[in-house]
Amino acid sequence: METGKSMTSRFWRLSRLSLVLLGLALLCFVGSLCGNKPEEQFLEAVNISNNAGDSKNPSVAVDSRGTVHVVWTDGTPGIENQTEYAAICYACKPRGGSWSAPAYVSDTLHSSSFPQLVVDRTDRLHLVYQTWWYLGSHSPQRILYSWRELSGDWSVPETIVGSEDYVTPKIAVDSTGNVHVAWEWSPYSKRIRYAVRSPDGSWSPQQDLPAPSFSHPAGLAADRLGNLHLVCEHVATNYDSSDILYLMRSTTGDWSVPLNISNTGRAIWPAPLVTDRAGTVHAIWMFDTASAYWHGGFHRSRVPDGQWSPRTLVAPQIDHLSPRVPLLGDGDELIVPNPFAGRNDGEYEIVYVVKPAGEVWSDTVFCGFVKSDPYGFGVEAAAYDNQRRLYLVGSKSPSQHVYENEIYCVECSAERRKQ
Ligand SMILES: [Ca+2]
Repeated sequence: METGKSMTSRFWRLSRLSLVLLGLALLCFVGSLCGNKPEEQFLEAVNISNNAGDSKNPSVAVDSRGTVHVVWTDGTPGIENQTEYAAICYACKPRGGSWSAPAYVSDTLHSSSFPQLVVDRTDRLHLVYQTWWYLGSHSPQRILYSWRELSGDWSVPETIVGSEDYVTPKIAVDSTGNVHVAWEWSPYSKRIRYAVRSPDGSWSPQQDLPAPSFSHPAGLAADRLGNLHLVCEHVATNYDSSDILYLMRSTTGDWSVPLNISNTGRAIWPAPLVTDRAGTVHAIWMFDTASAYWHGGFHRSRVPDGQWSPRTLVAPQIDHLSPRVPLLGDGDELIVPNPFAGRNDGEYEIVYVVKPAGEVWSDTVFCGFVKSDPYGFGVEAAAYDNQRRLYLVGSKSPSQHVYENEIYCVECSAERRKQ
């Protein structure tokens, strides 16, 4: 028979056990409310260049099979004592696989830079970049174009002669296989030139576009109707103002007069253009307000009949948004990914905002955290596959005291939602 003292002792032992069990249950409950454990929300920034020289200017495309293709300017062509030389590197990653080792797709004798890569509806890759041939006092930049079937080799590059200054070519492919290229012309007046390559391989004559001097082409996109759209940044000759200009090339080959779609004198950094299945064109740019520390993104869209939407802030609830790489989702929604600095230890939060067709911008959608290594992470190029996965590519130094950049890719699902 238990004494009163032992019964009291047993009662307290049972109570303590109950409290422990209750505590554990509470922890599980709170854990389930929080969703994934914090460590599961970390996204890996994969270093896909991983070599000694400076790796920068990435461009990314994803094909219908989910293979991700990245090109960039790489400062390690193996030419000793010629550090100013660069070459174009390429790496790819099949769906569910790992990244290939970087391979040179330009020659390493001439300095090549500013690659742009697109994939067409038949999964053919199209690559354009600039190459500098030293010819003494007259040394023009050349624009090199080559293409590749998924299972084949790159074609022998075809050449367009540019001017002496940087030409930074932009490329777009339309649904019938025409390859459109626009680039800067002349180191002094910054006119824009254009040529188109027919599917039979013939190039049109070069054409000066009606954009004014000091216009820098930023985005070129074809729509399903066969029209071509160009956006450029125009800087006034006194550098006091900057605006975003838009031009369209109709199916008959005629270019429209430039339309100033920002019209504030303070618009900068237009993002690549996005066209949706209905033929709507989305333009996004950055706007420098009176504060030197705050940049907002602005959006306008143009429907096929030529009407432009009013200008709206991209995700007005977000400070410090840098909408550099808009993407089109599978429901014609516009997706704008963005990294945010600032959790603990410099970790970066990868988020995106969505603008469904005809609707307003969504709240921020959370993808995960990138740890502080690499030192910071900026999205310079992005792609979106047919399984709702985002591929965000940027160049960053691997640590705070290293000055050569590497190319990083962060991959995340667009299905995740902030808890
Ligand atoms: Ca490198």
